[in-house]
Amino acid sequence: MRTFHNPHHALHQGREEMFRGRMVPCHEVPARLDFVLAELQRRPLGELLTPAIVDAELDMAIGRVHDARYTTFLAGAWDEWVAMDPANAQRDALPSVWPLGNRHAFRTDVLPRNFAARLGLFSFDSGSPLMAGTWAAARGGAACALEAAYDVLGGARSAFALTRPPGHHAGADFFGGYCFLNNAAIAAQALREGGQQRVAVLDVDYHHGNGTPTIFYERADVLTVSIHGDPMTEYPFFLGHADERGAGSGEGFNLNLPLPRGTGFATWRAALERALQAVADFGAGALVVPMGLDTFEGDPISGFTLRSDDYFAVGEALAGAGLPTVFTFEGGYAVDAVGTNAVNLLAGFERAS
Ligand code: SP5
Ligand code: ZN
Repeated sequence: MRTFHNPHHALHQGREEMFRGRMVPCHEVPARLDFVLAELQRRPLGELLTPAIVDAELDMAIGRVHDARYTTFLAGAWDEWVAMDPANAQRDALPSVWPLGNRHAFRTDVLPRNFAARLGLFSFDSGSPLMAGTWAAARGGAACALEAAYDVLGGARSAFALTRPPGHHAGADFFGGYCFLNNAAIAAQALREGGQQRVAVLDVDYHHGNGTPTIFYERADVLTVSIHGDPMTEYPFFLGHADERGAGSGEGFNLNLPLPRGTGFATWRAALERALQAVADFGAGALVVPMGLDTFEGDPISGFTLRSDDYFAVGEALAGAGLPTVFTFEGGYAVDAVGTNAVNLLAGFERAS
């Protein structure tokens, strides 16, 4: 399979995130992608390409998933941040105030003039710093996802969007969880536009990728399935329960498979079988896999115990769906193992394809 990698990814390089009242070094670092690239050079899966998509086409594809109010904000956020105080150029922008949702407590229809207010309006956590290169890096990642979708629409069995920053926590109008543009959703939507009638997204990241089901929650043409740490104890806490099944015409087209912290591969694997059965029952013509490797036993912020060799079997099982498949790169914070684990999964997929 071809890999599309984002040459601008390192422009996004956060310094610190908030954790228990302190600032700690960011987990989501450029070295993650470099380790995957290095492993792909040791064990090539196919061509390594950088996206060649033109700006106008990329903007259109992003606009089919994200609100203009949000992307306009993101595109100008850094300049606004620095305009407030030239010293801000040395600091990342981090949100610190948020409107509560769904409680008739705050207005979210009115766009405040204050920058901090808008930064909060369009985000949901204090772990996702925004800096000078965030927008360029996020767009570069989205371009990879779009190219990967085009590759599959052109007949490729699979394609890998080696995206950074990750995407699955980003919603139509919010960032968080280190994610700004939802690469997997952009790929899924591009597959729809390209003629696939039913597209499934099967998210295997440790965290519930809250952005993706939120984007497709009321749609019957995109099935969203996720295996993740139980939100009762695991980030992002406020979504990802088993009783969330979709709404309106999307009712029945979301499946959450939460598992307790500490879950090992045998149980995780059984959940994957359930997920794949749902994809088969849906009659998907194409599959998008937000590929997080933070289910790994050595992950510093997660709680499952998959081992490096297990990822071969994950890839093989995914190939068993028999569908054209786009992989997007999501979490995985055991930096020196993330390349091995990612390429194990993809190699397992190829071997079984
Ligand atoms: C894409 C993705 O995997 N995003 C995950 C975002 C998680 N952010 C919250 C991190 C909480 C850090 N907890 C640190 C525990 C250290 N023992
Ligand atoms: Zn994750």
